[in-house]
Amino acid sequence: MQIEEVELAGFVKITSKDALLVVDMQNDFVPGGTLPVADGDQIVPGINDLTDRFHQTENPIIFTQDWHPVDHHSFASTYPEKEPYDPLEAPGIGPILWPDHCVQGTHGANFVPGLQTANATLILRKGFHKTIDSYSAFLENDKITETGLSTFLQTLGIERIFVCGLALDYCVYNTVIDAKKFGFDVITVLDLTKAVNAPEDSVLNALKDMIEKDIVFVTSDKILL
Ligand code: VGL
Ligand code: ZN
Repeated sequence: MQIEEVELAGFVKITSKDALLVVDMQNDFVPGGTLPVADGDQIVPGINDLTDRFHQTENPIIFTQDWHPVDHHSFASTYPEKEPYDPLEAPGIGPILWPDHCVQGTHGANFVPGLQTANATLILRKGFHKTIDSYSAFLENDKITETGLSTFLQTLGIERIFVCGLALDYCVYNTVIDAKKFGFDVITVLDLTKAVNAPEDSVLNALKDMIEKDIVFVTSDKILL
């Protein structure tokens, strides 16, 4: 399955029970960064437009930041004989290892230039436990430890979340699946996300699973006030 083959919903109107989640729009994930996602920088203007719409209606807007300690166990550099993108399955880590990225307080962990974050109601950092990765904005990769986002959104009366950002096959994918698990309706904004594409079937598997779990897909031009 390719991104182009995904069935798209029609117009969607933003209601008072909606939140927008912008995932990991950080320097290391765009061209020039250490874990670059092809065209990751191209979605910035569209994300700014979309946050403007959610800001106008005073809906919650949450930005996440991947936020790792220097010696994070998802980094290939932590292991003597591993290279970035080598497979490794360990509790809370994998299925592959990464180049060092989004180290706390570094340029690579900062939001990408031009991304309008002034409208954020919450900036949520994840992946700060040394031995557990956190692709999802809701649950760390042990699938037990919560980030607190579900409770935050429930407290605000949110029932549906729109998700965009990086990367489609990792953090966006895991975020939408967990959002659904926590009982939210989920809409993925397909033109405002890009994929890592490693290993080679990562996008295919992510899209298949998302479709199976009733995730809705739209393009940002169809999201109306
Ligand atoms: C991500 C790999 C490692 C992501 C984060 O934001 O999708 N991918 N850490
Ligand atoms: Zn990471």
